[in-house]
Parts: sequence; structure tokens; C-alpha cells
Amino acid sequence: MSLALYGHPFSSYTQKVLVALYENATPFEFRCLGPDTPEHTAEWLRRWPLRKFPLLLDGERQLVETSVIIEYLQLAHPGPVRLLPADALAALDVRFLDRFFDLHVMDAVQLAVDSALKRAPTTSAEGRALAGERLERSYAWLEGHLAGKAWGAGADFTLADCAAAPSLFYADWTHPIADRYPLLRAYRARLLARPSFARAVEEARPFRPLFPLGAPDRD
Ligand SMILES: N[C@@H](CCC(=O)N[C@@H](CS)C(=O)NCC(=O)O)C(=O)O
Repeated sequence: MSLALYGHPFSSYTQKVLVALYENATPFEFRCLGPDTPEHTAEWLRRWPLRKFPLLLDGERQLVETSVIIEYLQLAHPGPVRLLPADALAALDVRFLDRFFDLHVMDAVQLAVDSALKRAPTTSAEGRALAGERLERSYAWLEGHLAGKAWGAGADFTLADCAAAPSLFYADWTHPIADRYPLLRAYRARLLARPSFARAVEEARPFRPLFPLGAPDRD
């Protein structure tokens, strides 16, 4: 069955799935949710009225929630890069880190972004300050966690890194990762150099003016 992904190149959660697809050179059609292709938006909303993207279509099977989508890709379209380890306990560590990046990094970024867009009950300044406090706690924990690791969960690139790449990318734009976190800064740089994520970042570059907090002139 052919795969189709509904999403947007600048969206962090779309990028999380794009990284998984690019890692294994999995063929798929990208259906961009934008003003030029209203038919994709209509189909996405028909299929997922909860209005969250990305959404993956595999024939008539549809999947939402990026962690589930990537688990599905590992099961139904596996490639040379195993995104979930075969060992069940090692896979649990990977799932934990995936949750960490979504809940303790990306959610904080989202709070700052939503506040800036007036989609949250906090002012832009309050949202950014709260996000900064949360991100500081996450950065400190990650700095300790990353000691001795090449990738988020150890020696291999996994689902955890698919989640880490866009979340740390945008987190650093929201609340810069300070010099006191050298391992975390180096990990973010390694993620940016990984061809799968480098490609996603390039494809999203034209949309940088959309970042409501102002995109810095780097990366
Ligand atoms: N937990 C969801 C989060 C998806 C999500 O929040 N996607 C954002 C785009 S990056 C979205 O749909 N935003 C639209 C909105 O919240 O209205 C997942 O992992 O797929």
C-alpha cells in the first residue's frame, strides 16, 4: 500500500514523522496542509476532526499521534534503521524518552507559541517565561541523561531522536540552551547534522517567518 502524510513542513510533529520516513527512505506522498491545497485540508479534517496533524494514510488505514505513527512504520514498513529496539525493555526506554521530548520540551514550546498567538489564557510574556522555566528543568535533566550517549537512548538512532530533533530545534529558538549544557548543545548539533533532519529543516526554511516568537538568524 502507498503511504500519504498530511502535514506541514514547518510543523514540529510533522517533522518528527518526516525524520522517521527519511531515515529509512520509505516512499510516501506528502500532502501539504496549506492555502494552495485546500482539498488536503478538507480530507484531513474529514478524517480527523480533532484537528491535529500529521495524519498518515496507508491505503485505507489512517493513523494519528506521531509516536503511534512511527511505531506503525516500524511494524508495517520497517527499514534498515530500527526506530524501536527489538528488546522490550530497551524499547521502553525509547518510549519514555519520546514522551519526555513531547511532554517536557515540545509542550513548553507550544505554550510559548500559543500564548504569542493568543490561543492561551496567558500573555505572550507570561507564556514565554513559563516555557523558559519548564525548559530549564528539562535541559538540566537532559544534560545529566546524555552523558556517554551518542543518541537520546544510547548508541542507536531511534524514535526518541525523531522526537528530540524538532523539539530541541524549536526549544532553543524559544529559550536558548545555555553554555552550561554542553552535552545537550552537542546533541542538538548532532541532530541538525543528521541527513534526515537536515532535510526536514531545509524543507521548512521558507516558512520561518511563521514562527510567532521570531526565528533567529541561525541553524
Ligand atoms: N500529540 C500529537 C500532537 C500533534 C500536534 O499538536 N500537532 C500540531 C502541529 S505541530 C497541530 O496539529 N496543531 C494544530 C492545532 O493545535 O490547532 C502528535 O504527536 O501527533
